[in-house]
Amino acid sequence: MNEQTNQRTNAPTPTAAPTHDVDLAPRHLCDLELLTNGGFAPLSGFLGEKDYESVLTQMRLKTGALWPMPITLDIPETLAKPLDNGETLGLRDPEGVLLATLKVEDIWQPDRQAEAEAVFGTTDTNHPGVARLLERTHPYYVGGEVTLVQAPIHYDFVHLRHTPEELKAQFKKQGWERVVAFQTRNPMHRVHQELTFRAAREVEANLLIHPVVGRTQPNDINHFTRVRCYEHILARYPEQTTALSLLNLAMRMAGPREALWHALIRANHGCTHFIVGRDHAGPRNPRTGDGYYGPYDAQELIQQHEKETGITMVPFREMKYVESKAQYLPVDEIGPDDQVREISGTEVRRRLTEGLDIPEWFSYPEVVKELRRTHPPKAQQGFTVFFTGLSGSGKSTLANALQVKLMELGGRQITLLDGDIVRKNLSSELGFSKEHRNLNILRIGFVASEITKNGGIALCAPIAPYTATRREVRDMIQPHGGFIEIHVSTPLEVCEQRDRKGLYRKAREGIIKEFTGISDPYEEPETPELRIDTTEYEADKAVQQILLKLEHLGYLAGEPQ
Ligand code: PPS
Repeated sequence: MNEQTNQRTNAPTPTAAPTHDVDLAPRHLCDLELLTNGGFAPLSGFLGEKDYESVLTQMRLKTGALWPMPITLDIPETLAKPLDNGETLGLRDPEGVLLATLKVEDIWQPDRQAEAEAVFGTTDTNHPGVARLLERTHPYYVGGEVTLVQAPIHYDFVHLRHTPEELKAQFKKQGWERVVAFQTRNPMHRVHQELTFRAAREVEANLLIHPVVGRTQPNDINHFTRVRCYEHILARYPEQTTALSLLNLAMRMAGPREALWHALIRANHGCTHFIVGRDHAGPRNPRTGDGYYGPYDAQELIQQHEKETGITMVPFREMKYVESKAQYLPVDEIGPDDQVREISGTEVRRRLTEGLDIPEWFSYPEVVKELRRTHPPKAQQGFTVFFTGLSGSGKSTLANALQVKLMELGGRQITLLDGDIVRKNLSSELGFSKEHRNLNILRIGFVASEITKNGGIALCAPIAPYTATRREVRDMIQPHGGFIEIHVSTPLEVCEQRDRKGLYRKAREGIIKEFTGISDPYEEPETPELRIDTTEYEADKAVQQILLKLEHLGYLAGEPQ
């Protein structure tokens, strides 16, 4: 492994010419970097089938080494079929640059339901890791040793990116023998500074702030903003005690298994201690608000394996700000008469987007200023209104009427991505198979996310019959602005009776195949922002409802008369 690490700056390794190639997805790129720089030691390639099974059932490689997370390379059937063991697969970045080669040892079709159950403890696709695994992963895995050709190049925050070897050398040079790592995927506020101070003091160690800048959760604050915040907060630590380094990890949000994996990765980066809090790497169920794991399951699992990982866990207790004492204290040190102040993550976001005060006891002004730069008030953010519903349900009518109404309000750039318009201009070669429909919707999602990112308004009106694809589109857009899903829930009987284009008749006669609602499914949205049945509502009334919703969500603040 370490030989490969050092190749980062050396000449490329001679390697067998690839017989086949694969373009790596963002998750693979992150995994490849850590596989080839020693961050995932003892792994030196994507898992083969036996290792994969063993990781799922035992959290161990077949050698017996502790390893809780399957690091897999998923490929489509079109690539899996012609690929043979012993061949060389070229691993390329999205521009086609050859980053590494993989000597194919195993190609197999995994049971992804079983994988979800083993890794995430659930097959509920409301869990972001499960949704990715079950809905956005190719059906075949290919395993084998990886040989680095050229390490992925980063252009951002180069001074803060280190290989494990570089970090270890830095610790050695500075005489840091005990290093406690702090993992985060969020901006750091004063409470985080307090708890890291305490952790470092408790175990008499230096502190490494080691945030994840690879892939985190779709709604997380982007790493560019976060890293600028971390740099500000770093300046608030005593000099020479604390370091900041970025970890290009693709998180899975797998709670306890993920926490154990994080600990192993930190051990590989030369850390001796690792801070683990409540519900480490555990997402919330967006429907119920509950966590998927016990709040201290992660701490327990790491503790059980402490001897093997070689890294000591520093559990952190919840801390709160005690106003009367003007300091943060662990909850078990807070007396009944102490006056505690709290601001939740959701409340911080609300205050940022509404331009409200964030007090200095909560966060340093320079951090708040940084966050405000990327959180303009909602009324200035872009958003997408995504209509979904059966053919003839009234999506286009509503989208057109909404467009006109928004233009009347003025001041915003609006793009209409109606089903038919898109099929003509973006997707003219596509039909109505599941695969083609998904491609069509993802193209709409891509364009809408670009529009939203740049502060515009995108109005989309495809049928978009599948839940998983709609979820993927939401995930593409939400990090950049608003996503308002409107289910145009006009019943099939009404749509069929209207039959404006005569398509239902043709579908019933079997002339048109795979027709939504007749011979192809429509999966109803469970929790859309709004549901409108156009049998009950005239378009103008329905548009008023949408405008009120947009205003209520803050995207049109003060604009409708
Ligand atoms: S999808 O499923 O979201 O990709 O569909 P979309 O791009 O919105 O296109 C739907 C329009 O295409 C016409 N059409 C069909 N719809 C459904 N199923 C089949 N098989 C089909 N064939 C053609 C139909 O007019 C849809 O337009 P709307 O505006 O929804 O009525």
